[in-house]
Amino acid sequence: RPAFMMGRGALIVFEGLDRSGKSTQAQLLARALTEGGKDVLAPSPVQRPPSDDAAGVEYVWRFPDRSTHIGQTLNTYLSSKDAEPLHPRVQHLLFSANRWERAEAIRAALVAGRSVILDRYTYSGIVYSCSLGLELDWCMPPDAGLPRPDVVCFLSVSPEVAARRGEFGLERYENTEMQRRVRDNFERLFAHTAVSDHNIHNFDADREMQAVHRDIVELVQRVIANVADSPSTSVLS
Ligand code: Z5A
Ligand code: MG
Repeated sequence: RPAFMMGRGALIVFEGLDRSGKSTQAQLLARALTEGGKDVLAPSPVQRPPSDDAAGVEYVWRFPDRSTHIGQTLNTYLSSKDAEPLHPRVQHLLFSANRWERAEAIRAALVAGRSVILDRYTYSGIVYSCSLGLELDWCMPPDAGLPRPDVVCFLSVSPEVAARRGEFGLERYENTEMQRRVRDNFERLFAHTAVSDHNIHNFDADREMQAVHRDIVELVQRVIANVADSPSTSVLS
C-alpha cells in the first residue's frame, strides 16, 4: 500500500477483572504485531510518559496512567487503603481526565496509521464507579468524545482461577465483594444500548496464556485489516 493511501490504525482495548491477564495479553499482542511488521504503540512494562520524539518511541497507554499529575493522585488513592478517600464523583472525573490526558496522542497515532493497544479504558472507568454506587448514566458523559475502540477484548476469568494467580494485594478494590460487583456491572454495561455495538469479544481467560493469545491475535489481525480501509477515527458518544 503506497504511503499516500495509508489507512488509519486500530484502537484495541483490553478489559477484564483483576488478574484476568490484561497486561500479559497486551504485551504479547504488542510483540506479535510488531514482529509481524505492524506499527503499534503499546503499553510497556515500565510506566513512561509519551515524548514528542516520534520515531521508535514506545508509549505507555495503560489506564490509569500513573505517570501524569492526575495519575499520581489516583495512584496514591489506589495504592493505600489508608489514604484519605476521594469523593466517588471526584474520583470518577479524575479517572476520566486521566484518559483525556492521552486522547490527542491516541488519535494522532491512529491517524498516522499506527495501532494503539490500551490496558483498561472507559469501560473500567464506568464499571468501577458504578460499583461504588454511582449511576451509569452519570458515569458515561465525561468520556464522550474520547477515541472509540475498534475492538474490545474482554478477558473473562473465574473467581477460582483468579484466586490461584495470587493473593489479593493491598490495592483498594482488591476484595471479593468489590470484584463481584465489578463483574455484574461489566455485564450490565455491555448490554447497554450505547455500548452493545462496540465490537466486544469475550475470551475465556481461564485457559493458558498462549491459547488466549492465539485467539486474540487472530481477531485483532482481522480488525486491523478492516480499519485500514476506513477513512476516519470515531469517538465515544
Ligand atoms: N480503575 C478505576 O477504578 N477506574 C478507571 O477508570 C480505571 C481503573 C482505568 C488499578 O488498575 C485499579 O484501577 C483497578 C481498576 C481501577 N482496580 N482494581 N481491582 P490496574 O490496571 O493498574 O490493576 P489491575 O488490572 O487490577 O491489575 P492486574 O492485577 O494487573 O490485572 P491483569 O493485568 O489483568 O493481569 P496480569 O498482570 O496480566 O496477570 C496477573 C498474574 O497472572 C500474573 O502473575 C500473570 O503472569 C498471571 N497470568 C496472566 N495470564 C495467565 C494465564 N492465562 N494463566 C496463568 N497465569 C496467568
Ligand atoms: Mg494489569
